[in-house]
Amino acid sequence: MGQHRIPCLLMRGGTSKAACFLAEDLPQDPAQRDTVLLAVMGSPDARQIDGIGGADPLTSKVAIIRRSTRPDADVDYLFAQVNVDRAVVDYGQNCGNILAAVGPFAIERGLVDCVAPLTRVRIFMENTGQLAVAEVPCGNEGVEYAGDTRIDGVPGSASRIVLNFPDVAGSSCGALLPTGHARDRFDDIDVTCIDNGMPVVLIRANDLGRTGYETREQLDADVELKQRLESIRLQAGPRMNLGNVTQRSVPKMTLIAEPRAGGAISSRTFIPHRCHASIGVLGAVSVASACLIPDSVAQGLADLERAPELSVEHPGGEFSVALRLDDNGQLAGCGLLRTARLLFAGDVFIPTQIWPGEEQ
Ligand code: NQM
Repeated sequence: MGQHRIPCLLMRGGTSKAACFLAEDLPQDPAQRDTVLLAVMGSPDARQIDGIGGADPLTSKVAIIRRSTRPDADVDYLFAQVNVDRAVVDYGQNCGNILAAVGPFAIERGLVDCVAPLTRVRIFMENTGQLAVAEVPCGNEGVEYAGDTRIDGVPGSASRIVLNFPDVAGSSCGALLPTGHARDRFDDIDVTCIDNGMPVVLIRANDLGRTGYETREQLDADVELKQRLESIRLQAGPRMNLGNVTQRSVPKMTLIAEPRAGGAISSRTFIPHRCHASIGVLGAVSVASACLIPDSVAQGLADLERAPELSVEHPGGEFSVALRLDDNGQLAGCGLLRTARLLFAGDVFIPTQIWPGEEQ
């Protein structure tokens, strides 16, 4: 029939959605795997009409999961950001939202035994070489998806998945402050370059003549702002040890402003070219962390009354991050709450001319 079928679970993780695969069900050759993932999502095409992507970076995501051979992990998770309108698959970033779906996937696929009422899944995040521990609510029948936890950006409620990160500083850039400074200046604008799980460049919205409270749609239509952000991003990337970032989805660009809904800081994040409907998980951890760093551009704007628990306001509400500090007041891991849900289990089809499957 000219089509090859690949077993796939479609899952919501936090405020994102991904096609989740067992590594063994995809091509082992990385270039061929990318071709397959592009076909799965229907990229490159602004509408992703010939694939299962949702025509938005937040729904054009893939998780590739395998049983781990590491003594400190149960599963390995490789995240792939499939570009919507370019034939590019980016492994240069992690995704904390989709991470919330990895524990449930591992239990659904029998990689980890289900333990009621809570299964702990230790996850090695291959993109950044770091560990996370997920606590997944379970019953005797398997993962318990129903619950009363609400997260902004997702309608309704579901069971709570706790994600703990022992240490995500310098995940992609090698250091929490990869330029060696709490503040840098590009195009005459002060910025803070930080990587506590996600490389992010923070900029005071006011410095770019914006309020920082604009809607996602207003910001996505703001061509002049986007050009200025991209100019800063292309200069910050190499200084953050990320090399030439022209084709990369990091660093993310976050406009910050004073909180106005009882949180610690207000944010608008570009990932990196479209404005996020809320904020990424590890992106929020990096933004919250910057609030605690002396001389960062967040200082003076951030309300630190409840630190080290910080609520990051975003276009769809807020995201609470519980940072942990060691005895010297230095960042030492963090924890947060997400929800996830299995949406669809079945096979995704791609043309055999793209990949006929591996010889058995
Ligand atoms: O920062 C979007 C998302 C993300 C990433 C992005 C994420 C994270 O919301 O950990 O979750 O920043 O591209 O899924």
